[in-house]
Amino acid sequence: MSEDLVFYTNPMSRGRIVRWMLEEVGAPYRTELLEYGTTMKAGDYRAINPMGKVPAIRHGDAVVTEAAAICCYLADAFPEAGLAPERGRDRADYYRWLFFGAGPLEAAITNRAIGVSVAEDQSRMVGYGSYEQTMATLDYAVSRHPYIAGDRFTAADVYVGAAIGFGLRFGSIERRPAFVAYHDRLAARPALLRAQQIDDDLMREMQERGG
Ligand SMILES: N[C@@H](CCC(=O)N[C@@H](CS)C(=O)NCC(=O)O)C(=O)O
Repeated sequence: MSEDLVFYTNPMSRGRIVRWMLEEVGAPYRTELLEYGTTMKAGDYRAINPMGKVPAIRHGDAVVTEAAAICCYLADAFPEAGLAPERGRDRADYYRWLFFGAGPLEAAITNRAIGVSVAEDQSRMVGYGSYEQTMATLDYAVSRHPYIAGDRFTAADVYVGAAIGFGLRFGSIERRPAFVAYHDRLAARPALLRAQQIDDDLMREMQERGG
């Protein structure tokens, strides 16, 4: 049964993570572009995501928001793409590092970028502890196997790999050798290159239209 797959995004957003995942999956999808502050906050789109944020997808009558959840959903909805370990230790690592990426890692990077720092006596209450602790744990996560959930590339690599890619590019994470080596293993994936090309082209078109 084929169900309509719609991707709501802006090429300058975390939607790039989902574009990469969609290209890995290989199923046909339609892109709905949203503009910051206008269509993203309009009633039509808030019916999809009350946060008024991108990315989101609609697959038939299922709506998924949150980039990490979308990656998981797509991996399960399109099992033929082989992007989710089925069981056992690899499945454990898959959950573990996807949630680590969407929780502690995302918060540690964002807080650091906006200048929020955690005092030593606050770190036990903060889910990511400290930026340093989070970086050391990320280093451990990407150093154990070729991919984050074992020997095979999965949706967890899309999510964590995108965070590392953005982090290295924009200086929001340290340039540790383990991060660079992991990033190099992912950087030439055809699906990633396709996704980057599509979003770069869309970004240029939107900029030309909007000035
Ligand atoms: N937790 C969300 C974050 C989504 C998010 O913050 N998206 C930003 C772009 S990267 C956005 O849509 N901002 C527009 C706004 O808040 O007005 C996810 O992981 O998908």
